[in-house]
Amino acid sequence: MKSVYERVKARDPDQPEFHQAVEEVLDSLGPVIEDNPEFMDVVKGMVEPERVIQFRIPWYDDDGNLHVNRGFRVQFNSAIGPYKGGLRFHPSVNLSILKFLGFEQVFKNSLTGLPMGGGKGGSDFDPKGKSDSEVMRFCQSFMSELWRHIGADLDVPAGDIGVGGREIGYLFGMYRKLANEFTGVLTGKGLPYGGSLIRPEATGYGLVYFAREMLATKDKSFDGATVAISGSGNVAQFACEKVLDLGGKPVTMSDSSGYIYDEAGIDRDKLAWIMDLKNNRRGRIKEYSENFDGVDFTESKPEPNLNQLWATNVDVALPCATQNEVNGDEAKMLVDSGVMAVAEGANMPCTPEAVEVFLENGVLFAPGKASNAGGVATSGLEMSQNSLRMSWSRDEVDQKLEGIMVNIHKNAYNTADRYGMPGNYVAGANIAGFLKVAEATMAQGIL
Ligand code: NDP
Ligand code: 2IT
Repeated sequence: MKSVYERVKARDPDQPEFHQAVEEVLDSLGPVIEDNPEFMDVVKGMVEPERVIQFRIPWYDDDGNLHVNRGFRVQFNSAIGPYKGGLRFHPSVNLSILKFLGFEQVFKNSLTGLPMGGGKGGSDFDPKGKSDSEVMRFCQSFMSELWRHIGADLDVPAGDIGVGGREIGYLFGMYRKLANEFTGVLTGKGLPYGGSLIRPEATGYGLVYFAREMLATKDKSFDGATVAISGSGNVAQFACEKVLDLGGKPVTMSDSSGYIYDEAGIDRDKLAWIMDLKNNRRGRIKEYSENFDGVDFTESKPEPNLNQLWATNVDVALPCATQNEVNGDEAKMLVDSGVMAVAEGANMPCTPEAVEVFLENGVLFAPGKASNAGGVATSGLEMSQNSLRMSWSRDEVDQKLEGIMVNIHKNAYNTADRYGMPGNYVAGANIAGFLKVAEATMAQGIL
């Protein structure tokens, strides 16, 4: 296992996020390889994407200036279904980040129980401060290359950071024009053109369903619990809504400029205000503290400063912004303030040091590939509805989502138990996610 990791590092020394994601999974797989030594060959192949596409995206801004961005699609693994995973538009996007996300997606999608392989893509384009028509021109240019590499039975992208309903709409329109067909080639679509009810809510709702199951193993619940949420985008907003549904009190939200702490709690009216701020007005979370009384805003400071959001006194923490947003020292702050459970809404928001701190201190900890799988699971349900040319009701989709999250929890919990690591959801999720892909790979032959 060590040699596989060393080779990954030596091959691409400039991809630290990818190394981090690979190391975490490989660290869990020892007992599986002991039982099934033949899976070692699967592991050697799995750390290399099946295909990586990189391309140029030229577009003109509203003043007529040319910009040239870089686009990617990492088609990581298709052993159990078409490549499936989001597109991220953020200035930090590079191959390391997309390979880490694509690698995580393989295990996550396997855990959903649906037939989806893993992929990820995106661009270093920054949608912040761009007009709708600039975003449209960018999306059209992006799709003018990507369309030839994707398809409803081949690779089905969706949203991620910086890619929401608006972007998916423009991307879908361009695909439809170029491919001259109307298929479920993207998920997260708008309701009038093949989207699924509950897909916008799914990642946040699913996260809270998973955390609820985790708390129940200790006879705890969200009822009356205070909750720290980071981020204020898609995942954070609907995590907040479901926490409220279950009787919890969310007290924080953030964006890249800083965080707000609302001791009285972010209630439904205030959440509706945040949704309007973020989704329609595209404003900054600081405005919340200017609009509501008794709210503190703390500006974010660069490392080595610690993010004081994680020093908030809460029962549950849901990091829902981005990778590596909670380091070991920040995890200690959460432990010191008595946190019971941490469930990742973002992908890999906790560093390996942070995860160790939680596990050592008996904090319930859910890795994103299990706890944020509700988004892609509901994308899978959107694909099914598109193939059937049907649409299911809100309740039907929500019930299926909840069932999937309960199953993922059970699977990760039982697998950790079976391999002698009770309560270790990291090991449970990695092993359970791996086994299905490994069995499928062996059955189909090493390719
Ligand atoms: P959005 O773009 O809707 O929101 C992202 C939020 O995180 C914003 O508040 C943003 O602040 C903040 N953020 C992003 N990058 C940084 C950064 N470098 N530093 C500080 N804050 C940052 O994205 P989503 O809510 O969709 O995604 C959030 C996380 O959840 C990501 O890790 C994503 O991969 C993961 N995820 C998303 C799923 C989905 O279905 N959308 C499914 C599963 C996981 P600002 O606006 O200031 O940049
Ligand atoms: O990280 C993720 O799982 C997502 N961004 C959602 C992917 C999807 O295909 O719905």
